Amino acid sequence: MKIQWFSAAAAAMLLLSGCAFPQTGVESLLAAPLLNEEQNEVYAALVRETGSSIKLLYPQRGENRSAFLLMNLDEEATNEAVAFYQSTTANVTTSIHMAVLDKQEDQWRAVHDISLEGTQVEDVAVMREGGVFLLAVGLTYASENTSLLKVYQFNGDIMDEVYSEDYQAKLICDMDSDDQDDIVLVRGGTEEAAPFAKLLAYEDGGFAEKGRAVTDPTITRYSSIRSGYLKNGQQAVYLDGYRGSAAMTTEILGYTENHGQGHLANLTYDSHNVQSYPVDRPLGAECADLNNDLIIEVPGLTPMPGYSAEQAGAFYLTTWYNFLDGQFEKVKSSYVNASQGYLLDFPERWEGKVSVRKSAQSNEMLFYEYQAGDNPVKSELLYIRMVKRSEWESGVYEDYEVISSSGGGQIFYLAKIPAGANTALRMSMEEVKRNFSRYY
Ligand SMILES: [Ca+2]
Ligand SMILES: [Ca+2]
Ligand SMILES: [Ca+2]
Repeated sequence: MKIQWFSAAAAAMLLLSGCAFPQTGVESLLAAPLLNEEQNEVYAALVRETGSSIKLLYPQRGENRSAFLLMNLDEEATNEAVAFYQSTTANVTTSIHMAVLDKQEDQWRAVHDISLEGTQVEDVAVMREGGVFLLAVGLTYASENTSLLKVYQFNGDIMDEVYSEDYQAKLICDMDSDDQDDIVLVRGGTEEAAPFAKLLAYEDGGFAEKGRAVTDPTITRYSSIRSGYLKNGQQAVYLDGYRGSAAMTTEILGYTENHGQGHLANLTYDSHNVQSYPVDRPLGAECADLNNDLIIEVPGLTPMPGYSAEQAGAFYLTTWYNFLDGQFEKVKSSYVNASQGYLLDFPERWEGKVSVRKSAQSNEMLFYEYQAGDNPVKSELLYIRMVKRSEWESGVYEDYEVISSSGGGQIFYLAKIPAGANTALRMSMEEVKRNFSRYY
């Protein structure tokens, strides 16, 4: 199961719709009239030309999640459309098809159609290699940990396969800053070989390896891979991975160039000197760039006072780190409310002293000075509550103040500082507003 912090939008949907779960599964989107006019034309053409009942497949991750990718893939100036679908006529599971449609004499026509391996389309990315556009398709297999990358070039008639390789994690980005997209692939280990990551760059119509680094063999699965920078400006790849089913960590790969020779290195894992890090953590947190400076913040989790890691439903303090020179340097600590989509940065005077629990009210958290014993709430310091706009407007929250909003102004975040809050720890409302941020 993929554990991910809910987006604020999903949280807002939850609150507004009253659904137990946000709608998942992209088929549900097609049921709604979400295709625009051009997409509808492409869809009609696809149905006409395949002559069968089809089910569109939507990429499950990445930037391109719509049913059709409309863009110019070749030297001819107008757009092509790329669609993924499965036939639904047979009673058996049919393979994934990728169709390319082109608009000819004002009519969309399927010009190319191939079947692909895998059971789902993970993602689709357009790679820019100078004047050449490539299509990178990630394919997953049901109940398998390994995925398959296929890279195609459309030559005007057919999709030429340019590259194909298995991966556990992949990233398409420009690692060597030459304005051409590269591929970082993480390969799982085998009985003969340790797992590794490699960098592939486009050269002479194909992909060539430009660097390779070992990866942590205790990682069983990767949950995210993203590019960013270290504090010294070095480009890096951040890998969030699971160690079995109860632990996560983040590996960082750095890229350097020496006399034109690229070099990929694992900055956090060395098989001869395995270290533990403050970002070795229980499940539930992934890297993020909290301040949009492209330097990625890596989370570590420690139980809030009064909770233990063995306890189900324990609340954690998230400490965010930047990595540099072999060290994770603390940036700040926050309480992260994933379901309600916000962060509250803890001032240093709160760390180790303040804990959090649900209040008796729905969607409300109480921050309190902790004491050991049967009654852990020594002093109530702060309430934060998420409400619908209409609830706020009804006037029942007069003793609260609005500190933020989301969902196009339909969701309000409210705060209340109890009169008896311990003055040594008390945050002012101004400080609360400053320390509160929406979590996307
Ligand atoms: Ca074209
Ligand atoms: Ca490049
Ligand atoms: Ca950052």
